[in-house]
Amino acid sequence: MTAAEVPTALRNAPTAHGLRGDYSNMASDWTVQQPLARYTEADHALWRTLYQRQTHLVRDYAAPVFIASLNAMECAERIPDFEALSARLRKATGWELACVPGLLPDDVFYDHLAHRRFPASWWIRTPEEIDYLVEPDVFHDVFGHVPLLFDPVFADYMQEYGRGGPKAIGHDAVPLLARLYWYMVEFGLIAVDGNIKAYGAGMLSSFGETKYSVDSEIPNRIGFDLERVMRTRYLIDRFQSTYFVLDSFERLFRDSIDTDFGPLYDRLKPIEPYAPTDVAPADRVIHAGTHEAQ
Ligand code: HBI
Ligand code: FE
Repeated sequence: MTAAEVPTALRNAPTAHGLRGDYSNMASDWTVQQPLARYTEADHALWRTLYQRQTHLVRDYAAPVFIASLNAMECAERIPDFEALSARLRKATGWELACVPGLLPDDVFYDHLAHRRFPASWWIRTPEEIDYLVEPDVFHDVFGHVPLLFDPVFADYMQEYGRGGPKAIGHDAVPLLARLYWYMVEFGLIAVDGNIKAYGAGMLSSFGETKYSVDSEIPNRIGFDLERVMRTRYLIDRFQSTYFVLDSFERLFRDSIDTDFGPLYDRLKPIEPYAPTDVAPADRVIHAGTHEAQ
């Protein structure tokens, strides 16, 4: 992958980061066969450790749909076979996993989403990276992202997100669309019966950020507003300073369908973005963060 192809999310990464996956034997759509035989017992043991740690947290902090879908995936014991998991997922929402070596160029990533294929890295992190790694591994992608693809409305949203990729590329506005993914797919919160719950893959696959995102005093929690999210910068190497809270997945889907993104990109691009810690005058502030050093 050339430097220009490094995905947006990594372009401003703090480290001069070469990608770690094996991109040497991909199909034309950047997919590879899942090398099931390459997983060692240590890999499966690491998966179990990650799974057990997170499910202990997820029980109290995750949206019910995440918990129910994760249970239905029955993947607690070993790194799942993507084909078998895709067979279940297809029955639920028509989505499937696309096995990939790691981060993909934005246009390739969007195209898979637009066709209800979720790109999932097949390799697992090292034990030293148990609490944090820069690129998505199989635990982040499968444990973090796949459960919500069982929810029909969120599944529809994810396809719409992918379909919107080419227009963002055409308007040279991928960083704005990437913010929507970052805040609402990776780090989204949702109000469930008056309680705030986490549903984002980034926090639910992170030992430290699951609890922090829901009940720490430090970050802001602000009612979701599409334009506000697209105007808010993010940093990829630390917990979020602001989380946006949905009332429903329908709101995220509807706003995406009802928005003409072309004019929105043109209007937002020249405007100074909000810093991750900012609270804006029009914000529906659920919690104003203390932003004390972590
Ligand atoms: N590739 N495999 C993979 N997974 C991602 O989450 C991903 C990606 N490429 C680009 C990307 N995310 C972000 O830049 C999106 O906002 C496009
Ligand atoms: Fe992710």
